[in-house]
Amino acid sequence: MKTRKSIFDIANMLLRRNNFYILTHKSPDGDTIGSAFALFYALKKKGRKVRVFCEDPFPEKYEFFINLLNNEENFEPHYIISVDVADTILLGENLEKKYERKVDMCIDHHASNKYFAKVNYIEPSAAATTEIIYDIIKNLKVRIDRSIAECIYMGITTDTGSFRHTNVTAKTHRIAAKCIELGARHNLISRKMFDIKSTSRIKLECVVMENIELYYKDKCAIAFISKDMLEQTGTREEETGGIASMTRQIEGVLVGVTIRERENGEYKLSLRSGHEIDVQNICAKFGGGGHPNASGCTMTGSIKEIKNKILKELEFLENYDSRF
Ligand SMILES: [Mn+2]
Repeated sequence: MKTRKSIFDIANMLLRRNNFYILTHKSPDGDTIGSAFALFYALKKKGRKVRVFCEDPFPEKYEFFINLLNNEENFEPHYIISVDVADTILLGENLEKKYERKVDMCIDHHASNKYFAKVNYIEPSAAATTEIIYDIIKNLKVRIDRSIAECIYMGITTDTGSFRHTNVTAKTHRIAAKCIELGARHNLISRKMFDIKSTSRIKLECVVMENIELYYKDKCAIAFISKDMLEQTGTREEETGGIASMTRQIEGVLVGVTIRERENGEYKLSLRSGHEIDVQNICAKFGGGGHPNASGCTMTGSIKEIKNKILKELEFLENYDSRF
């Protein structure tokens, strides 16, 4: 249903309910985790029963924000909320099977959102879903403590690449500032999210960089991450988050493509671009989506076929001059 509810309505709907399940997307990132746990802590403060569910294990670096001890209560859900999930397929196979048609409320900021829930609160102008969660929690009349503020701040910094992406607005900074006033340790969070990497991750980055290919007068970079590379460097799948942004660090590269090998001959593509080039449209052609400057899709076939398909969509780069 596309009728527009206000943030006040959304908060009030939550206040009338209990026994919540909050669902994140698979391969969880900072925004989906931060959104889920900020809301989890807030609803707990309201005396509600809440649990967070994710298809995949939470990467270690987010453990700081997650209180798993409080996440073990057994109860049947009366109200199911998804956060930062654009499409039920992104819940992952098991969660999708269980909850595909049962999500009561979807809170998200992806323009590509499929409006799959009974109530959908989609705000594409929000840089992160945690921005929306901040507004909801304020309307729940919950005092935002340090753990909530840190979850929100973490979601914002990760989804904005530390306030560097084009999705950042003045409101993003205002909410982040508010979180700092409420006790969020921004320097600690930034260090955990952006500076510290496991040795295996650093090794993986080296191998990936070594094998990067450049096309269209070096304006397009393609990186590969094979299962072999993960094994060789001892990197776990959940440690590979954010690696796609490496392609855009190369001077002159306007579009970066990261092709990651998955199970059963499937490949996950992550596209990154500067603000003038929309890669969401390109990914949509292959059934994917995301944001204009950061999108993804899944393809099957040989690596050569996949490369050719995506390169064909990026042919325009050959004669493209960036004004920026
Ligand atoms: Mn997000």
